[in-house]
Amino acid sequence: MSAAAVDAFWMPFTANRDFKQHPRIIAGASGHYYTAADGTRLYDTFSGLWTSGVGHCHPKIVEAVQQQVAALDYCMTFQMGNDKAFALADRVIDMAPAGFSNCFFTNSGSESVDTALKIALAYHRARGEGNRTRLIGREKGYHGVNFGGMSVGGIVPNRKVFSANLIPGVDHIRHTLNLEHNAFTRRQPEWGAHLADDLEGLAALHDGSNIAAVIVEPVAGSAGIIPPPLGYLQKLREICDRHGILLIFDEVITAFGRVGKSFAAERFGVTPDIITTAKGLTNGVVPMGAVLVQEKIYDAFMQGPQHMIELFHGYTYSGHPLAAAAGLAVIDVYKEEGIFEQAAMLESTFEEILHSFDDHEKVIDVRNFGMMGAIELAPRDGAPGARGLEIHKKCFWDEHLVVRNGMDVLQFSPFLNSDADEMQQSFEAIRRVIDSVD
Ligand code: PXG
Ligand code: PLP
Repeated sequence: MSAAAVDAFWMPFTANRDFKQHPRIIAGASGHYYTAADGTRLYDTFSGLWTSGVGHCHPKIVEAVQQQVAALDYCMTFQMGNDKAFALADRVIDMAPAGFSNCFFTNSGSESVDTALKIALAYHRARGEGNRTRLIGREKGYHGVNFGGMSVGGIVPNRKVFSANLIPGVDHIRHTLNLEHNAFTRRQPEWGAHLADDLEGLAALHDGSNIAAVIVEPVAGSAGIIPPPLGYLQKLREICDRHGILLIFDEVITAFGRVGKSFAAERFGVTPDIITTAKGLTNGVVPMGAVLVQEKIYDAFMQGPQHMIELFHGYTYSGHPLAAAAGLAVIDVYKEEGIFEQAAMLESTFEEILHSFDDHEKVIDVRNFGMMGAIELAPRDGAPGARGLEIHKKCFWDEHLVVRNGMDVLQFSPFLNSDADEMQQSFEAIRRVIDSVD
């Protein structure tokens, strides 16, 4: 495509001018491969954008969406509803840890996060604890790009420009990435559980009775795969319980098989009060997110006159029938094809492949958990991010591989039903590219 043909689209999280000089354009996909506009097939090492765990254009999901669009294209869910949205809420709650009873639909992870924060604040108020207004996030956290999620998030470039307009009453606990202690750890590091005590410190400072909720990713994704130190999430849970603080797990990436279970909460044996999801809910086929809440939270709202709306919140497309139909088909595929079990089986193979980079001269850390992995490269002097972007481009053009870089961290989200040989070959190609760049 010519530069002019790609001019109008202001691309998200992209170096637009650099991209538009030599556009990387995809026109099709099937299974584990994309097809570029010129017909080249490319292996996708990122499952879309953490979205498409079962592969692209799965026939069962395609068929469900095609049928739905012809049967019911749109139906609002304000004061009425569509059959598919109710069915999907039931299926999602069936998969959730014990105690979860209800599911609020959104259109993205960002909307799920802002919805969850609003539910947390409104929940306390409904119970007569309207003083609980403070929200706690974590450094390096990614909770989407809307104002609430950005404010509790901890990715500096995403916040910097909007610093004066972040929502008030937010604090952050420290992140747990420490290469001195934890570099090249497989899965969860032993060092770092004490960092959860930051929450106890904030409860002492503000008085715990003023804190509404703490939000963390059980395994941080966008920041470059940061698995929680052993015992860390348990400790957060204990501190929350001690002070009546709601614990929100942002599982936009980690839910639906990415860590070999339905939810990371299940894998870690730590049950939060609220879970946010998106991505794998529909395999990325139609945008959709969901916020799952424990029964005590839903019940706290179901008070007062029957005719009154209990929560003044919702999106035009909450519970969109097309998205819900996709979600129902995806859950069928998850079950019928044993997708989460496949992911659990592949975890060790993926871990071995990734950690074969441990002794590479350009690599300063390798991290993995479930089907989430990162290879962190040493940045070039004075040009952080340049090496990572060059590798992304070389992988695309020379090796026909889609590889995601966040600055100098190569991030991997293999398909949950990956073929081990294909995965191995893709990393051989990635090694060639890492070797070949400065
Ligand atoms: N929370 C978490 C934990 C996420 O990973 C969001 C919220 C926001 O979701 P939406 O659907 O609004 O984008 C995310 C999204 C990366 C990367 O490179 C990850 C995300 C988005 C963009 C890039 O890892 N995750
Ligand atoms: N802006 C305007 C003018 C609207 O009318 C609406 C919804 O009706 C919105 C924003 C919010 O859009 P959505 O419900 O798709 O998030």
